[in-house]
Amino acid sequence: MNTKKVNLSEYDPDSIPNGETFNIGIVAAEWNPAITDAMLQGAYDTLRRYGVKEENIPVLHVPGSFELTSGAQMMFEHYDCDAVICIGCVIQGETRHFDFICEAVANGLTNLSIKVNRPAIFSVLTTNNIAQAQDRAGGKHGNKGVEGAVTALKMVHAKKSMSNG
Ligand code: DLZ
Repeated sequence: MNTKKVNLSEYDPDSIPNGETFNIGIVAAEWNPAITDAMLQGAYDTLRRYGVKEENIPVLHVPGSFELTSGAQMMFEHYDCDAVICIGCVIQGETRHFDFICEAVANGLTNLSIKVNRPAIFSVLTTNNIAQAQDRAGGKHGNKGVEGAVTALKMVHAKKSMSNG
């Protein structure tokens, strides 16, 4: 996984668990759609590459990143997901909206994960401008959607290993 901030999609393919039996949802925000669509595609393709069945990858779109937490809660409740990857892109503007949204979604997903005892993955870009977001949505710094999928696979595997152990 990414520890040196070189490329969000750099990982050892042999270290990724097979997701054949996993049910992993994706919630994607509609703000900055060129960015979030690329991240959604990256996440979806990565889940498929590691064996997650098409029918076990429910996808939900929500209006903005602020709604990712309630969208993820719906996914856990409705689809009984093992994990939900939450995709958004918040770009710094002239007002304090950025701070409120970023803090709300980070805290919201943390609290939700604890409440449902399943991971809600924070695949949210928080950037100063669109160029930085493009770099991290399939550009020179990789794709944070791919990173989210790898994280989800590892976390679901970790939980299932403990349950069976
Ligand atoms: C309002 C708003 C603003 C200013 N910026 C973004 C953004 O950069 N990225 C994003 O995903 N959403 C943004 N939103 C919308 C909020 O997330 C939310 O949808 C609205 O405040 C309605 O609750």
